[in-house]
Amino acid sequence: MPTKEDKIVAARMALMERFKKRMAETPALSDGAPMGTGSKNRHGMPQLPPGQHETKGWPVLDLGWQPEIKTADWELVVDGAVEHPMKLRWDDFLALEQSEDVSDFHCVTTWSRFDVPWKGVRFADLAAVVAPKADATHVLCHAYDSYTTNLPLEEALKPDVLLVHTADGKPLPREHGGPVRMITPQLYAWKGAKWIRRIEFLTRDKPGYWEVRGYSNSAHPWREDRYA
Ligand SMILES: Nc1nc2c(c(=O)[nH]1)N[C@H]1C(S)=C(S)[C@@H](COP(=O)(O)O)O[C@H]1N2
Ligand SMILES: [Mo]
Repeated sequence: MPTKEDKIVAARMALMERFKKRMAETPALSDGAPMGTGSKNRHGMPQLPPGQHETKGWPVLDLGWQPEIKTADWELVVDGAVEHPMKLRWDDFLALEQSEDVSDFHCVTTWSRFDVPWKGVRFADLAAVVAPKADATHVLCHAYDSYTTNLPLEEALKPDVLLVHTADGKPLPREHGGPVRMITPQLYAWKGAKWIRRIEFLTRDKPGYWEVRGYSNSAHPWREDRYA
């Protein structure tokens, strides 16, 4: 019997096959050169990355189950190729410098949500505290649902990459990855782990859950860089 997760993976793999054909049929799109955050990501225009449509709602995408982590039990481990590995509890996390931003959210399954107001900790601010070693090049983010996703440090350190605990002015709902998830506004949203529990700094790249299943390693929406 296929599990719920097997069915979700099968559906997503079918979608990947659909896009692979289209990608082979269309010429490469040039880089939209997104800069900064929020609507600046769109050059001030209500512009969607190629192949995306706007949704006013906020769909839920995950592996079919949503871990419930109370803030009292929540822990974030930051380790690997860093000078100061640490384990943060909820109060430690809230004691870090807090940032607000407004940015877009692009899911590879073709929906985009514009102008989401977020609050949380910049990945770059957390990285500064743990001090990546000189040879650190990538991170692998691990989540409480066993999901993983990888990022090169140069993407993770962009100023709009946040570990968010608040969205739309409210605590991040469990179904969207609360208490804390990562967001990667300049990449497809699968690069942002919901229910994040560990950030592992690496000295070489290591593909995550969807990346080992054929999703693009780089995941750039403006290049319609969906699948490898
Ligand atoms: N832990 C975890 N994070 C995840 C996923 C997941 O299955 N598990 N799915 C990714 C995908 S494919 C997308 S599009 C976004 C969806 O976030 P949302 O459910 O808040 O819209 O989360 C990403 N992060
Ligand atoms: Mo997604």
